[in-house]
Amino acid sequence: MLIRHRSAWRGIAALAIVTAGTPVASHAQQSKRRPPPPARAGRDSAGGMAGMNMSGARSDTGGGSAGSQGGANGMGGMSGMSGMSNGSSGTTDGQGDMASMPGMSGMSRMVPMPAGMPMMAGIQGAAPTVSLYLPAADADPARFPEASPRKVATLADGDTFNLEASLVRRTINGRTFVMYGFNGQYPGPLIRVKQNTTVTVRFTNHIDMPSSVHWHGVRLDNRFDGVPGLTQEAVAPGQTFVYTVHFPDAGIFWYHPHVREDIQQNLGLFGNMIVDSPDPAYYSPVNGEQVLMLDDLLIDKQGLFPYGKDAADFTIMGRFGNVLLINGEPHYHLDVHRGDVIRFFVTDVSNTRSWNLVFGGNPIKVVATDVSKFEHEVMAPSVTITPAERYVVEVHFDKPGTFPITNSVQGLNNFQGEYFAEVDTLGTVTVAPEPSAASYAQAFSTLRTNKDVSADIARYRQYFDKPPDKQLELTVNIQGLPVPLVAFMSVDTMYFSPVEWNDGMPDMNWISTAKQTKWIMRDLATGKENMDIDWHFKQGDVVKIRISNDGQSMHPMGHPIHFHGQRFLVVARDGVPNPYLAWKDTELVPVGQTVDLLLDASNPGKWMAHCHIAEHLEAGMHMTFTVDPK
Ligand SMILES: [Cu+2]
Repeated sequence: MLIRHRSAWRGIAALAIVTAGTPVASHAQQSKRRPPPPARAGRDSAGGMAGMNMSGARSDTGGGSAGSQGGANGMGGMSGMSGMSNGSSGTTDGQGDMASMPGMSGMSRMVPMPAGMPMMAGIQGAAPTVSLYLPAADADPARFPEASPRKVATLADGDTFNLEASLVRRTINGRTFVMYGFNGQYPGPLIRVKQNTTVTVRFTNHIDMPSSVHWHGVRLDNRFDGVPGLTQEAVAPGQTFVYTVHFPDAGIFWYHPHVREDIQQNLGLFGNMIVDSPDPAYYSPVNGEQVLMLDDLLIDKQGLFPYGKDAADFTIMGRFGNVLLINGEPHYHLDVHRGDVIRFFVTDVSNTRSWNLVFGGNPIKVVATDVSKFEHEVMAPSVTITPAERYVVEVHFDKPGTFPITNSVQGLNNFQGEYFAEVDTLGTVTVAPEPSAASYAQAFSTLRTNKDVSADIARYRQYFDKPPDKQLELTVNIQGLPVPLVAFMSVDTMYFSPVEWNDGMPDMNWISTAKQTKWIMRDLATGKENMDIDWHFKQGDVVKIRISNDGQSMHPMGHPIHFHGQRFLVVARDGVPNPYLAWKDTELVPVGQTVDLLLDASNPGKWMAHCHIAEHLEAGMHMTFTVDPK
C-alpha cells in the first residue's frame, strides 16, 4: 500500500513532499492534521529538519504557534540576524534606512505580507530597482469596456478566428481594476476544435506593449509558435499577426503571450483550447465537463500590485498572488446532481503557483495530462498541478451537500523556518439530492488502460534505459542585493520545499528583480548556459534529457520546465521508473531531484525550452534547441 501511494503521488504529480519510505495515507487528510515532513529538506540537515517543528506547525486556521524548539534549532546559525523583527505587522509605508542604500530607491508602496508574517527588519522602505508599471494606471477604469465571462468558439477546419488583446475593466471581490483580456473575455475564448484540424487566427494587439500568442503544447509549424526573437517579431501595439494553428493531438491546451508573461498573462491574457478526438469513446462517459483555469492576483489596499516595468520583479520565487481565482472569479460554483461524474479540464495559468486541488474529499480519477491520456488511469486523493501543466480528471459526486474545492498545500514561512498546512477554498460544488439523469458510476469505478496510448509509446520503450544524451542542471545566481537580504537568504536555504507552494518571503522576493537574479539552465557537457546552449537534433530522434535541480544554490526552487513544439515522456524521477506514462510538454523538476525526459524530437524548427515560472523566464531561464528536418 505504501508503495502504491508513493508511486501514485510521484507518478501523477511529481509531488515531492513524500520521501522514500514515508507512509502517505492521504494528503487531503494530512493537510488538515499536520503537514507532511519535507523531503530532502535542506542540505545535510534532512534528519534535523524532518523533526524540526512538524508537531508545532500551525493549523490551517492560522492559529497555534510555531514550534519554537524547532525554530530555535533551525535558526541556530542566524545569530548574526538577531536584528530581525518578529513582531511588526506586514504592510508598512515607512521609509526605512534601506532607502538610502545604493540601488534601493525608496517608495511608499510595500509588498503585501501575509497575516502573521513579519517584514524583515532593515528591509522596510526598500524597493525593487525598477520603475513600476500598471496598464492605464492613471485612467478612470470606466473608460474601458467591462470584460465578460469566457465564451466557447467552436472552429472547423479552415475557419478564421479573430483574437484581440485589449485593456478591459474587471471587478473582483467588489473592486474594479484595469486588466487585459482576449476578445474582452476572462479567461480568453475557449477554442474548441476537432483533432487534425487547421485554423487561422488573426491576432491583433490592442494593449500598450508588444505581444504575441504562443499555442502551448500544440505541435504546430515552428513559424507560428509565437516566440519573439526566435520565430517571429513581437507584434507591436496596433499590429496584426496571422497564425496558422494545426492541432495534431487531442486534449487540453492553452494560449498566452510570449512577451512579459509576468505582466500580460498575469493580467488576463490566457485561454484554453480543447481538441476533441474523433473517437467517441476517447474519454469515459460523464454527466458534464468543466474547464478550470487556476490563477492568482496580487492585490493590496491601493489595487493591483504594480509590476516591474524595465525588468520583472519577484524573480526569486515568482509573483504569488493573494487572491486565488478559478476562471478569473474568486468564488467558483458548480451545481450537479447526486451521482454525477464531472470531467474537469484543469490548467495552471498562474505565474508561479503550484496547486494541490481537493474536491471536498470526493473521489478523483486522473485521466489525461498535457499532450495525451495516461496509459493507465489512477485514482488520487488530490490533483497537483504546476504552472502551464494540464490535468484532465473525473470526479464522482455521490453524496448530496455542498463541497469545497480547496488548494491544500504545505506552506513555508521562510522567516520563521516553519512549515504549516495551508488550505484555501477556491470554490464550491453543490450536489443536489435528485439523482443523475444517467449514472456513470460503473465507468467511473473502472480504471482504464488506454491501449492507444500504450501503442503510441511502444516504440519508445527501447530508449527508456539508455544513458542520457543531454544533461541540464538548474540553478541560480543572485547578485547585487542588499547585504541583510543576502545574509538571510544564505541561511534561509535551510528551509525549502521541493515544491514551493507559497511565498514564504514576499518582501525579499519582491525586491529581487531580473537585474539581480539570473536563473540558469546549464548544459553539463559544455558548461554553456541558457541562450548559449545550442542543441541540434534530427527529426525523429528520441533524446533522453536528464534535468537535475541544484539543491545547493542560494535559493533553490522547483522549476516547471517546458519544451516547445514537441512532446516528451517522464521516464524516471531520481532513477525510479515512472509507472504513470503520458505525453507531456511541461514537467516540474523539484528541488534536489533529477528527472529523466524522453523527448520525441518530431517537429522541425528552432524552439525554446524554458522554466514556466514567468519571472524565472524573465530572469534568463530559457534556451533553444533545433530539430533539423529529416
Ligand atoms: Cu523556474
